Amino acid sequence: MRILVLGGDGYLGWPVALHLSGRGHEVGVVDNFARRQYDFEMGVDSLVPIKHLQHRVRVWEEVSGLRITIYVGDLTNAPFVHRTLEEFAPDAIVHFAEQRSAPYSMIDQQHAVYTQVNNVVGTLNLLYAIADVNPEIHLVKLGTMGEYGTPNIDIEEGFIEITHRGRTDVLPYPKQPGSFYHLSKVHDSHNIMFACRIWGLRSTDLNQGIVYGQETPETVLHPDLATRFDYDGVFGTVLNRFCVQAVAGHPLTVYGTGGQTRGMLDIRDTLACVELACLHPAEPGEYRVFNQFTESFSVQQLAEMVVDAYSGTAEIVHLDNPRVEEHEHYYRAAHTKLLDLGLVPHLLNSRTLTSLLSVVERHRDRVQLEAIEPTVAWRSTASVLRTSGAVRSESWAEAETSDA
Ligand code: NAD
Ligand code: USQ
Repeated sequence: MRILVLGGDGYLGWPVALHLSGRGHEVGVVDNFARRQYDFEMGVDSLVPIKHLQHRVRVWEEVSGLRITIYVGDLTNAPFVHRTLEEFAPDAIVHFAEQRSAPYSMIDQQHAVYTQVNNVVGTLNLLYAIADVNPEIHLVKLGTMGEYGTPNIDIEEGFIEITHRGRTDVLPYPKQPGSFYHLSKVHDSHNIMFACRIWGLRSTDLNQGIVYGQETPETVLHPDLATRFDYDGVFGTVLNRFCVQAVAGHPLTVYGTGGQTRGMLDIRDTLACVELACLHPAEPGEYRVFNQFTESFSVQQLAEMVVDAYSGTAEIVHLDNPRVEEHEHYYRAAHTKLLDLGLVPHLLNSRTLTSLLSVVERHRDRVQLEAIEPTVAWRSTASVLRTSGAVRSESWAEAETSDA
């Protein structure tokens, strides 16, 4: 298949592009390097050094003999999106290209507006371009399990049958997202479902859980093929952060009681799920949702697993939760559709954790301890970032003054 990977310079987009290329698909990648810019903005860096996209693509060609086409541009630029689809003529588009950090979206008004404009407008431009260029293109869109929130009933895969006053219908599952970022994914889902209905587009919304891990069969072929690995208080996700904290001798930062439960998956399963979705496209006019995670754990459980797997001494600290979220709640979410398509999950165990910890050990001298603390508070309309070397922009300074 011809598959265009949007966000192909990111943590997941890059290894997915390599995987699809290695599996014999014609791959193109699109990115505007916004993710690298957030690092500059906050004075942090990926724990594992990453090369420029152009260099990584050259090394992949040397290692595998396979070509990947690069399109540098921004999805919020409608003519660029249109042109890219016409030129690459994909059968499927895998859309990772969004601002994906909940804390980043909650820094202040500027970052909330940026997140929603970037994500919602980018996806809307894409929907128009698909409808105009070729409505047969299958859109595989990365959503998030966080769209559902933590309701006190079982979570279904996208839709729920409801009987109300004697009448029954299958309706979109209620959404209770926990940040302006997660809300942007809900807005995307609505727009995509509507576009499928009115223009007959075909789309799969992959409501993915939290991904952990850094190495994939393709990225380990050469050090310059590595994907990024974030651990800072804004972009680091929980299990990746806990591994870095253990190795750096920093207490593992459990927010609140740690009873928050989330769906998780190994980065290698992200690759498999995306390929399965591409190989089994939605029907014309169909909008479907797959819950893309393999296991669920509470944050406290994750911290304890890391403490057990780490060969040195690691301790857990309970911080006041900077977020607004339930700590003790019911959580049971369906996730059978990808298994039905043939997914064979890599489950979290001490071997996986040991190998993740060894990636961190190799780069421990790059850990910036001051970047670990959470600095974004949900209850404040203007958080003050304290990461090293961060230069606050005019609007942050203004927001701070008005908050004071
Ligand atoms: P990432 O930030 O590392 O990668 C996203 C890439 O998209 C970046 O390279 C960025 O530069 C690019 N991008 C952003 N806006 C763009 C725009 N307007 N035009 C062109 N390129 C743009 O994020 P990731 O961790 O790889 O996540 C990828 C996707 O998967 C996101 O949509 C995210 O919401 C979703 N997701 C991630 C996780 C996770 O644990 N990492 C879990 C669930 C869902
Ligand atoms: N948490 C801690 N300590 C930490 C970091 C996080 O206790 O040091 C807690 C958070 O409070 C939260 C949970 O761990 O309850 C998960 O936080 P996270 O930062 O790992 O994940 P989240 O903000 O939900 O976002 C990540 C990705 C996002 C994706 C989402 C999937 O950044 O792109 O959409 O995971 S999901 O959680 O299913 O919505």
